[in-house]
Amino acid sequence: MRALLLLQGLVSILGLALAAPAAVSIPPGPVHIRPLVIWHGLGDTAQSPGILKFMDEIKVVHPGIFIHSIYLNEIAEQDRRAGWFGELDKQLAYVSEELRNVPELANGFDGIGFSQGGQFLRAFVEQYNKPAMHNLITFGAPHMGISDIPPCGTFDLLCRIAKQGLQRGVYSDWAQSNLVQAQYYRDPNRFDDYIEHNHWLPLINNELSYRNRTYPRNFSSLKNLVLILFSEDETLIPKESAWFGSYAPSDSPDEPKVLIPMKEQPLYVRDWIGLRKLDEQGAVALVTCEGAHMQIDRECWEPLVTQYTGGKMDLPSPDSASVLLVQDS
Ligand SMILES: *[C@@H]1O[C@H](CO)[C@@H](O)[C@H](O)[C@H]1NC(C)=O
Ligand SMILES: CC(=O)N[C@H]1CO[C@H](CO)[C@@H](O)[C@@H]1O
Repeated sequence: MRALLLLQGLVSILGLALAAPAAVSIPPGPVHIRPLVIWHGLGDTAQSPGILKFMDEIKVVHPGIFIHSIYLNEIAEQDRRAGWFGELDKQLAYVSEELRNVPELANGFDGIGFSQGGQFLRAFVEQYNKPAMHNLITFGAPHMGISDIPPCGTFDLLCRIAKQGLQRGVYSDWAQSNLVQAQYYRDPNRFDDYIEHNHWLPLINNELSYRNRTYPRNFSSLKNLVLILFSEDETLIPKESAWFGSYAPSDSPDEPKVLIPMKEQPLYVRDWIGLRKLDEQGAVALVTCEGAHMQIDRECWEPLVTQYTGGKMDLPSPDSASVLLVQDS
């Protein structure tokens, strides 16, 4: 035991030495540093210039870190399309298989989800969590869904097709099986329809009368949950969805909307997904970043990436720890 403590001390000193321009050279290390998984946002792809740049910047903060960027299709255009079209249950099953097959992730990882990638990573934790996630950071993720559809760019054809489909009937069986945004569309003026016909979000948020007990168990096994809200977000409606806020159900669309903050949500109060448990353990951080949706400035991401990713890995067993010690000394 004493030897193990000593060993942990040594490893952490060596870990520190990695960050500073030190005299000792240490093998860089997937072995030492917890890997990271990123799920990109809507309209983006796994290997887009923006995602690759972000990955490079994280590697500057945490030299030697292994990063996997989630894709739903290895062909970029198909990957982008999958952000708009598809069935979320199937996409999640695909991704869980993908993550299981990355050997570097076998001992666990941290997750960063951008926009809708954020609540998809949360769903992964609730439903699969194999390999297990340690810390989860979500940037502007609609955890309580969206209650309106943001405007599309003039030339964004995929967006316009999806939007037409949504306007035709967001809770139709077709939309619920084919349009990604429909599956987390939470209309406060049609709350019964949402509960009855939405295929995905009511389950993930355990809002139905049958509640899956695996979800809170898995979700509350996270070490840290970091929820980032963008101060000027106009894409996410309401922007507080990033902090598990939502508009109160209402029969009349003309009434002023009332926002229910996280701690007043039934989901939180009755702890349907383990969020309250996490919060009471001090594991939930509500963070605001200045700017529009997904305007991720360095002042916003760098402290979070520094604090919540790239941590020292829990070593699988004392045996492999002693191997490490021999290598390092
Ligand atoms: C509850 O969730 C787990 C994990 O996703 C799943 O395996 C199980 O089938 C679910 N239970 C029911 C009754 O749907
Ligand atoms: C960490 C954790 O609790 N993981 C569990 C998540 O749920 C699955 C069942 O779907 C378990 O097998 C995991 O052990």
